[in-house]
Amino acid sequence: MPFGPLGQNQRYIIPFNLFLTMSEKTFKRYTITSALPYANGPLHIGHLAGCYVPADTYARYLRLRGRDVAFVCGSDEHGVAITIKARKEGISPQEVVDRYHALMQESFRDFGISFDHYSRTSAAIHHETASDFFRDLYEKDAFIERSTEQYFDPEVGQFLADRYIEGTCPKCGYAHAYGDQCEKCGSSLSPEELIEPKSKLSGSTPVLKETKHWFLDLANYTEFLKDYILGSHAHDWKNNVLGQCRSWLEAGDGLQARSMTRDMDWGIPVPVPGGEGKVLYVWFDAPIGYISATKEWAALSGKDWEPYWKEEDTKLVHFIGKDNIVFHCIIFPAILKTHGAYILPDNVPANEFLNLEGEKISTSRNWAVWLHEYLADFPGKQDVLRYVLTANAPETKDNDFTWKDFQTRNNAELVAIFGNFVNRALVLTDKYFEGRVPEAGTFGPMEEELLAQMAAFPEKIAASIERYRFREALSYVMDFARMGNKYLAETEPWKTIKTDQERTATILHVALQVVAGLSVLAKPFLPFTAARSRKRSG
Ligand code: B3M
Ligand code: ZN
Repeated sequence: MPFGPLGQNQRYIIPFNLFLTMSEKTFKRYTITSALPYANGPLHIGHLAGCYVPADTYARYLRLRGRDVAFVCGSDEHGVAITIKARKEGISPQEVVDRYHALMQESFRDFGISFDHYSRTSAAIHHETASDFFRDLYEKDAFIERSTEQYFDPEVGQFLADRYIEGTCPKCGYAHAYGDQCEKCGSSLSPEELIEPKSKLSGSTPVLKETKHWFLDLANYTEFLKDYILGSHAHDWKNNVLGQCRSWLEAGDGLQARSMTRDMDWGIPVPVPGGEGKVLYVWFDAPIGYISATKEWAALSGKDWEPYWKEEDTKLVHFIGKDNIVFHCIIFPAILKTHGAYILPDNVPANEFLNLEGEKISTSRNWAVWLHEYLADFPGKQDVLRYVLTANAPETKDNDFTWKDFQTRNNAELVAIFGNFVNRALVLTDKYFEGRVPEAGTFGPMEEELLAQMAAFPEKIAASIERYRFREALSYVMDFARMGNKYLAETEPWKTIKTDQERTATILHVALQVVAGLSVLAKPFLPFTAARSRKRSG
């Protein structure tokens, strides 16, 4: 029983929870968030690779180290993404979000994404929290009220926010750029920049019509943001994140004022005079959803949410995909700063994109590996996908998921290295010692060397995880398993058993110590495998 208590007079040569032997760092608690997925479709592997698997690995690692963690997320249920989907299917936005909220929550649970709480932005507590925020900023005079001309669909009688409008990207020429962003080149756009704009509602050419909105004048925050990002965090934020921030902060024409409200009827009503018929911009309310989710979690678990958002000894980390960088690194910090009572994100480890067989994953073109379909095809194989998505994570550049690579990594790495070692140690113990951990005799040089090597791993793995280098951390876990394989290959217990029972006992004892260590080190990455191994020990 390698994972249960060792037998009488036995102890773990190295402490069972390797991570707990390391010195503690300075933060008292951790607030970890993953981007709130839009509740307008099922989840796919790109979502998992982008921000759910890394955040989960990080949260599980911190918990193993005994840290105080609030890992929160929820469905993003507002914005044009939802209303367009509802129109397409001829159902109400509420029906859309109810359906996908349930489906996404189930997928997260199935893949072991260990949120402490998964909320949704249609929750009353979120409406209240986001409205309070808006009112607070309004009272602090943070908004400029401005009437501007915006595109309006005369046929349908509706203003065309963000994705309701499509046209040619002025930067790259892509024909289907949205009013807020070009998905091809990643540029952030405003609707007036689009060439030959068309309404997504009726296909007609929109006209300009005057309307009033509340703008956050980001230019006012330039110095604060430069200081916060390029001053304080230039050394610990990822290069891809810093690069994007720099291009925003150092752009020739500076940061532009951004409207924090929209002419729509789906969303959180604008809670100030003159706001009738308008709602908060989805990117104003969504990040506040992290706070609402923490409040909901705290209420359910009898905790106080405030230290998780307001105390300087809390580390706030947002896991996101690269298309969300500006909102988390520029706009949300500006909102938090203006409010004043909140801490700022300590890090925003954004991943790049994962492609599928050389092509961009696309929900509308149905080019994706959907999580619920994966599970139907590979029941019980969640860890294989988690493994592949971490080993091949798009941490520094876009990466490609291919089924060939999936197979190779499963067969040549997970099975041949990890599984093979654990299996051999357990099977030989079953065979020679009736499944009980044998007592060790005298250690020879090979044991001494192995134990010395083992001791260095937790520190190395932890250092990589704390720098958000999950691929690297996972490669060390695999090295640990390799080390075990090498030990068995060199000591050959299947040979020694013929002549030397005591030596064989020592070898298997030590091998099982490695298995136990491996089960702890792998736990943040392969939670199902770790849990299964533990069961087996029972
Ligand atoms: N729902 C965008 C996205 O899924 C958005 C993230 C919100 S995080 C506060 O890409
Ligand atoms: Zn473009």
